Amino acid sequence: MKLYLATSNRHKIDELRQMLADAGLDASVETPDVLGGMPEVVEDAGTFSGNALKKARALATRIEGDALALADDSGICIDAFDGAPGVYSARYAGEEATDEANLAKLIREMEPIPDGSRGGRFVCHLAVVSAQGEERVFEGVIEGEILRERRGAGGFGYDPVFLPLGRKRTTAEMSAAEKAEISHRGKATRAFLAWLQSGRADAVNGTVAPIKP
Ligand code: ITT
Repeated sequence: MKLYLATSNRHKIDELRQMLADAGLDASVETPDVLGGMPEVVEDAGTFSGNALKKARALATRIEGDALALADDSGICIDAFDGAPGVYSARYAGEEATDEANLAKLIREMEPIPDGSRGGRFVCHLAVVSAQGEERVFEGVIEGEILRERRGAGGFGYDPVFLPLGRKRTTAEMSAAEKAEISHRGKATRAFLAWLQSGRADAVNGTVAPIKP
């Protein structure tokens, strides 16, 4: 089976490929390049699932047979900022902001936030759309706290300052497999795999997020 991941983020592709290989699933993860590139999508839905569905639907118009188009919309939600930057995490430091600029801004903006009030979470909504128009969204969340200084060189984005609850290492200090075991993307991907391996049964015990296009 072919899975097409509607993203321009190389790290998301690497993480998904690794997780499918670890799960022993007989599926290949293709990039949008093999379908002529990622169609232009304006991520203006205002929700993770809405944006994820927009991206997956755009790519699904180019697939056929039993292939599936997947898209992940994810971000970091900070308690002290009422959940911001959330769906705007990729644009936190401006429209074309780099990971580095976004991370630097988060560290700066959180300077005045006292220890004990620095909680937050990574959220991932993974949308799956078939060539025939079947749609599902799977959700994953990981709770943690935001450090004042960067630690680790792995992962991407906000990983160097994200310390998962009850852990001693940031997600940037973890191996890819260790991060996937507990991460928002890992949880959403495992919910997707459970759905796929159960013959696409509807109920996967609360792991299917409500679809809000
Ligand atoms: P696509 O839309 O093309 O998939 P993107 O990187 O713009 O790529 P999003 O719109 O979903 O993806 O934005 C996700 C933001 O959240 C972005 O700033 C990431 O760096 C950050 N992020 C998501 N997952 C993360 C993770 O596992 N570790 C660190 N940061 C993460």
